Amino acid sequence: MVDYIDLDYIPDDNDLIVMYYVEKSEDCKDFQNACTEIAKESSIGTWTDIVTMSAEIANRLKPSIFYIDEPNGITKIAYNKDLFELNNISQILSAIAGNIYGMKALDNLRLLDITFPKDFIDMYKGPKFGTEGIRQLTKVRKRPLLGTIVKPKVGLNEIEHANVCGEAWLGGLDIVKDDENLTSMVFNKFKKRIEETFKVRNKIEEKTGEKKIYMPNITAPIELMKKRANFVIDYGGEYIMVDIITVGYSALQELRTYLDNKNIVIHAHRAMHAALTRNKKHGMTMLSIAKLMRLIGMDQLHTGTIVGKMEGDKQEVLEINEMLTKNSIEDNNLTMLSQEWDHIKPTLPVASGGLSPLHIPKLIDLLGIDMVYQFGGGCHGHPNGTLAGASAIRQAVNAIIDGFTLEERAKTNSELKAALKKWKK
Ligand code: RUB
Ligand code: CA
Repeated sequence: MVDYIDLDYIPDDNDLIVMYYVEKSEDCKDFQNACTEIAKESSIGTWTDIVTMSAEIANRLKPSIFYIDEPNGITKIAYNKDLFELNNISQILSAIAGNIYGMKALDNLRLLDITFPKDFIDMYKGPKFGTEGIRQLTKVRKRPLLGTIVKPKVGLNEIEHANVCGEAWLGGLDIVKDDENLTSMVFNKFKKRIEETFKVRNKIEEKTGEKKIYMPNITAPIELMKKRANFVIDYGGEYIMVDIITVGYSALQELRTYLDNKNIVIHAHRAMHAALTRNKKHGMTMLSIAKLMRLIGMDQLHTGTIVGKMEGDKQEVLEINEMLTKNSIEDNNLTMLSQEWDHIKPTLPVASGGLSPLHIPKLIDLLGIDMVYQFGGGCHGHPNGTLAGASAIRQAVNAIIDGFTLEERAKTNSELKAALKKWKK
């Protein structure tokens, strides 16, 4: 009989450590048993003892449940790295975030945090650009990067799409992105959208003298993503956007490797993450997903706004953003290992969702300026249209950076004044 509980075990940097929140079911004898079922099913065990198991395998590969906090429903399990194919995130998640969610022994299970073995960290490229590379590329230094998402999410044709982008860039935004569900539609084909939009982008760059970024959504099966990324590069694009949850981890790993020798920034949209992250008793934390995304090498990642339309509270968003941007990762709890990620560049956090220019003082106060702030409805919903909406956003940021309130600056900025009139509660 293999015993997985070893409260004297001290993990080291050969271990992959997972912290779980566990709620046992009625069927399960006790909390220790629930933790044991997790350790078994995520590694070498099954529901009954088996003749094919040997003491050698058990000693070599059985994970150690080294921390149990029953009142809070927390356990920590150290997994020998030999249980994993270290450069294969899909396999790792199939182990530590796979079958265990479906076990009848549990009512709820939430993967809270992961600490990786040292040679795992060393194996991953991390972001190619990171915050500094993005600031160099965009020539935006002392303020947040400002963007919009073309709205309606889908429905415009290629020319209309390009014109909305042009208005946003002309109004003062740095970035325009496709929405997460816009790829190549019968009414808006990917290639024609790229051609038309970069024509406009190049004109607006000339007109404004500012760097203007378009983030086309290349989400598709991997080989098509590679073709679309190349098409964007052929048209002078510097960014692509990908829906990271729906394309999947192995596609992301392949895409990051494929783009490594190309000059292209990867913007990670997290549509569908809330199916996994929202229920605080089940699934997995956005923190754990974000850790994987930084390791794989996403340059920019949506992490929440605190103040907008999507869920994600202050503590959670700040914790994720801190993890994405620090060199040394302190664990956010006891007995997880701190790790040096010094060769892994920071991922730039993105706040998006339900934001208008009126949120900017709070956003900068809470999240700072090393961010990307994106305004969809908060740009195209301006009473005087996209260009005015973009101007209002830029005016609001300039006001805060210059030390003025929005109201003060609205006295001399009509677009900001109109935005305040529409959205002030
Ligand atoms: C925002 C938008 C974003 C989501 C992303 O549009 O399209 O895709 O909000 O949410 P709008 P998250 O500004 O009109 O709300 O960043 O939380 O994944
Ligand atoms: Ca969207």
